[in-house]
Amino acid sequence: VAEAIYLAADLGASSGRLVAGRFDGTRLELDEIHRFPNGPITVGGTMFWDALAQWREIQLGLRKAADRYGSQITSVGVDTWGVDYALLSRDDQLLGNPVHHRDRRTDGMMQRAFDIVPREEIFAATGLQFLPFNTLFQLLAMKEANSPLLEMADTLLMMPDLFHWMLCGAKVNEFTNATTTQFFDPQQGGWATELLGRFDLPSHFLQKIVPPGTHLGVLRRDVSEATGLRGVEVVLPGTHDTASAVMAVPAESEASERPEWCYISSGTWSLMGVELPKPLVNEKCSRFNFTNEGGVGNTTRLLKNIAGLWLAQECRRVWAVEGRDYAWDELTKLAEAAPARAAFVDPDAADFLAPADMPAAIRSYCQRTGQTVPEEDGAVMRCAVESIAMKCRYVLGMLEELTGGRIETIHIVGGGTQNRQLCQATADACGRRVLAGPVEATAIGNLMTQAIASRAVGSIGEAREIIRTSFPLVEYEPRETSAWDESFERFKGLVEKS
Ligand code: LFR
Repeated sequence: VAEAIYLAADLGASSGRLVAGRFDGTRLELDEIHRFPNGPITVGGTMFWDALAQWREIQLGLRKAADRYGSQITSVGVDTWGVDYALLSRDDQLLGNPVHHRDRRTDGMMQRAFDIVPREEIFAATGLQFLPFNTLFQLLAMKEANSPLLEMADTLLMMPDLFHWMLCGAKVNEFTNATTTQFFDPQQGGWATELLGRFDLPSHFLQKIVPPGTHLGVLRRDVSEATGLRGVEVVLPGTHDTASAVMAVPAESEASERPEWCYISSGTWSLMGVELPKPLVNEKCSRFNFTNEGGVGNTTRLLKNIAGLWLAQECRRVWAVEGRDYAWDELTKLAEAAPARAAFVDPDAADFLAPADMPAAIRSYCQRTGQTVPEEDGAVMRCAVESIAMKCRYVLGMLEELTGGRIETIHIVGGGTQNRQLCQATADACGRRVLAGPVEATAIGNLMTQAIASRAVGSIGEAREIIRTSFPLVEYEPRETSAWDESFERFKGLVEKS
């Protein structure tokens, strides 16, 4: 069989990459063609995304791909984080720069929203967890600020939709990312326009919601000329990065109401959950603040956001500024040398959302809660990693209560699988077998969805089998479970207090 090439543009909060997937009919191989830094840029106190710079990097990646693979390339698809969007005017001009979800404009907006529509009603209409940066609260912030841009807006595109429009001119809202807005109705499978109306927010600018796998069209002529790519189709992946990552979980069984496995998509966030055939919107789910986001293949990702390696990344950044520029391996070694389970934090406590000095925030949390204060860098790192693992155990308990059965296996996918200490601690804390890999789950999910759309692969089940044989998985068995059980009681106390 001739090799087929698919291209995935995968943008994360801190870096983006253009990855080629070479598929020979049985195995998928990745070739990272281009990588670029990404991040917020602040002007006058507002945190923006530099969408045009991102677009330039995507095109640069495409040009390199054209040089390397030329006419072998079948299609291209883009995925990014969720919730953020761009607005276009009626003459298709980008209205300002997309605002970053960590911008402070949403401070207090969730409460403001609950004053207009009670929390329970929003949850019943959307099934989504409450995070301060959900698109609904971002739009409400614009409205409260009397934004003229909101008045002018004729089209709302989520970030990946924006790039697809730039690539081929099609204006659509892809399903999985649409479900992160908190104005998507999972029961009806469409926009929750009535809910938007109650906030006096517009819905005329919302586009048609289309599923992953949709062929959007060919590249615009100018893009073709700029990149040297010809006859390449734009095909939608699950454009929400987490949806693509979950699609690439190398599980052997399909979505089920009684799942025996769960996943953790591990990176800046740890997104922990199960794959269900349909949404689960009930009182318990609302109380636990779980979310029903859309998955590839019309599944539901019932999951919860856990502040993941963000804590470790921020420690590392602060230490580098202080002149101790550690490599990740070095940090793991230091952490392994520190005492086990000496102190814990709740990674999701407000303290850790965006502190200027993460190590200081961790120490002061430990002090305030009467624990041994981690002094050395290694001790701080150990505390962060073990706390993330403990929070996963806490969330595992909720997942089992929600689905009514025991979860036997935890799949960890994404960049976090490179942190062996975190994987082992997760197995230990949860008392479950952990299967770690693949690292590049998001790009793989993106590529495999394109392969299914081109009929080179028959189904998600088949795609997962290909992923299992194409990429190495590392297995971790739980150790020292009784010591972790004891520490968990301490951890629970902390979480339930904060
Ligand atoms: C992960 C992610 C999460 C979402 C957060 C903000 O990259 O997409 O799923 O909650 O970023 O969009």
